Amino acid sequence: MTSNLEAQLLALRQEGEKAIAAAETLERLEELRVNYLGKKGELGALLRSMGQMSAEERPKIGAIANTVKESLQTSLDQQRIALEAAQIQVQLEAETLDVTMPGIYSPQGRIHPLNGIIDRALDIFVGMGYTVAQGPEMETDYYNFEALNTPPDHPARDMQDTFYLPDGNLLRTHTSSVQIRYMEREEPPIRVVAPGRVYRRDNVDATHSAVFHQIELLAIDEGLTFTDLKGTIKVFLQAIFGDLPIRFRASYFPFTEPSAEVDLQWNGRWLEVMGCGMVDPKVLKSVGYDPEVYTGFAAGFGVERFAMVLHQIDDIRRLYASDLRFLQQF
Ligand code: 2NM
Repeated sequence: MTSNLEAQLLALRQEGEKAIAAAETLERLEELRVNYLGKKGELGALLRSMGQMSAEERPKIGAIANTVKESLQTSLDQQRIALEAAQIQVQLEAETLDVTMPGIYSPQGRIHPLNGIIDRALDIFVGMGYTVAQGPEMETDYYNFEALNTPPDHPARDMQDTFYLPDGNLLRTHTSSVQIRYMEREEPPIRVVAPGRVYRRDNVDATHSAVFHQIELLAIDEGLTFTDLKGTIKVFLQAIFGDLPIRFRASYFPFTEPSAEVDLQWNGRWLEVMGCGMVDPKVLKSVGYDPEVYTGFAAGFGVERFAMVLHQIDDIRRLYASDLRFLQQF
């Protein structure tokens, strides 16, 4: 009886270890564990028959049964580790990353030189407390000329200089029209900067384009003077061009009085870079502001001209040609 049970236990171990070593999947291994060591497994079945043994045989067989159990458990553990390692190896081989494969070409975009100037200028004015405003490119005669104190016989109003539309409207010749609209819907104090596309009926050449870009700024408050205008323009031009000499030269615009051109000394030459002036009282009246209470200054410049001076561009048309050999330089 004893030797029979002992032999059965040893046979179970041999059979079990053979089966475990032959298991090819983790699922199969789990099956074997349940089959041999599980609650209703074969080892359990053998041990249940120990009940009929004598008190001296029982510990001996119990010890053998424990050895068999431990031995099978060790084999199961080892095989599980081996199968898991093999599974990881298969996965690693399937997911190999070939670092010698060619990369995916991803072209690098750039900021157009005109947008570069616009971004920088707006940043500077926003830093001084200005709000950015936009408005329509198709305008009425009122917002483009009349509200800006530009008389009907002024040359800017001529068919030769302005694009008129069949319905009597026009393409704005400056972004001052945006300032008028802004003043109509806001109350002083005003600090506003208006970037945008403008249209003039010019013959296209190296320095003229029928469509170009302007940035105009406007400040309205109690007690603003020409010194505020000069200081603002000085700070702005310094931020863009560096600390170069500037000068203010008397000029004329219908919407400002006094008016001035601003020149910048660049590579030893005086270059005209901006127009400016104190907002004419008639313009303030046209938007319902009392010129006895409020004064203001305004200035404007052409974005293309700034880009051409800063980047030494010889022909305005290069800015619109979309030639990558040109654009990739910026
Ligand atoms: C310039 C030069 C001088 C200007 C005037 C106004 C407004 F709406 F307040 F009347 N906005 N911008 C102005 C004045 C623009 O550009 C060369």
